[in-house]
Amino acid sequence: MLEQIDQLGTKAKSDLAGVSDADSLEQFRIKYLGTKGEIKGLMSQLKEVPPQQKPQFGQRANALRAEIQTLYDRRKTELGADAKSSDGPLLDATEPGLAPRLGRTHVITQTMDDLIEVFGRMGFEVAIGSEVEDGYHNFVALNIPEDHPARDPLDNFYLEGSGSGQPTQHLLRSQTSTIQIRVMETTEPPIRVIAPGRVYRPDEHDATHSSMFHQIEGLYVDRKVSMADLKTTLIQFAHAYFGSKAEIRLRPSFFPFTEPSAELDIKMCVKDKWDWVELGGCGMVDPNVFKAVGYDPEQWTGFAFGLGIERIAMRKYGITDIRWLYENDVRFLRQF
Ligand code: FA5
Repeated sequence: MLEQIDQLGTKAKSDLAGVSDADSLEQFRIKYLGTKGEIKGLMSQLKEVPPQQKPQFGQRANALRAEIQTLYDRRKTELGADAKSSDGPLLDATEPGLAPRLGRTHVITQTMDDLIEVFGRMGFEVAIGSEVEDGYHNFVALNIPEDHPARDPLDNFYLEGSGSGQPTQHLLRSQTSTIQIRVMETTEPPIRVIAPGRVYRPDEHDATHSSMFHQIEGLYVDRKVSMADLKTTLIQFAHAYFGSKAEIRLRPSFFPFTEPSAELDIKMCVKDKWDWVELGGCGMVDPNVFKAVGYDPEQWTGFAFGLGIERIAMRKYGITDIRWLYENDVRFLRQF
């Protein structure tokens, strides 16, 4: 009886080797693996098997069924998977192919590129600086006094081991204003630069705040630069980037490195309500900053601004939660 199982296995394997299309594969399945097939039929013979051989017979019959099922599945895949019939071609070579999806530039990078272009048309060149800065360039040269809250360890990502609050202490820069200093230290005026880049602050994450975000700094130094030049530049930027109907306003504010200082707001729609949203800060470069870089404040004047790039992108594209910009969900990213 056991030999009968082996013979059936040999015959099934030889039949399967001769299967060359979906039709003959289906016939094979019915003949051996179907409910009335020969391998299933082995079990009906169990009652005729002598009692001492029954366990062995059952085990071998089951093993054969599993083996033939595996060989059948493999052949099915080789022949073109789930094709039930060989009527017509298994592959339609005339079907249009599926175009692979191309990656694209992240919306923050696109925004930075667009801003570089807009300010480039106004004569601003691009400057870049290091994301790891020292306390001197992040605070001291920017006229931020030692006891100013902006230098607090709780408000900054200081790197370990370089002496808390000291000018030599390194930190992840908290603002792109550091690049103003770096540029002025190495360049004679007149200067007209923008500096886009990442900045870091341990802010609580919410719909408009992140602990890593991007800013774009602007610096213009020349003789007789005025607040009117600053406002004109910002209005031109808003109209060129957001369209001629964009509305901005300057609100008096305070930054240690500019005097006078202002916040730049733009009108935007948040949750179906139009309101003013802060894009950044700006002002006339403080004489102490000029002194720190060796410029004569009697000769040189200038304005500076620092805008949040995420806030600009959110305003431009109607994005209501800053966190979506970092989640890397392609369903979101594909929209830009
Ligand atoms: C500054 O960082 C100043 N350096 C700007 C400046 C430059 C003023 C030059 C004067 C002259 P402020 O901390 O307000 O300012 O940040 C500027 C902008 O960055 C904010 O208006 C906002 O648009 C953006 N911003 C600030 N914190 C966050 C945050 N946690 N997440 C996302 N955007 C932020």
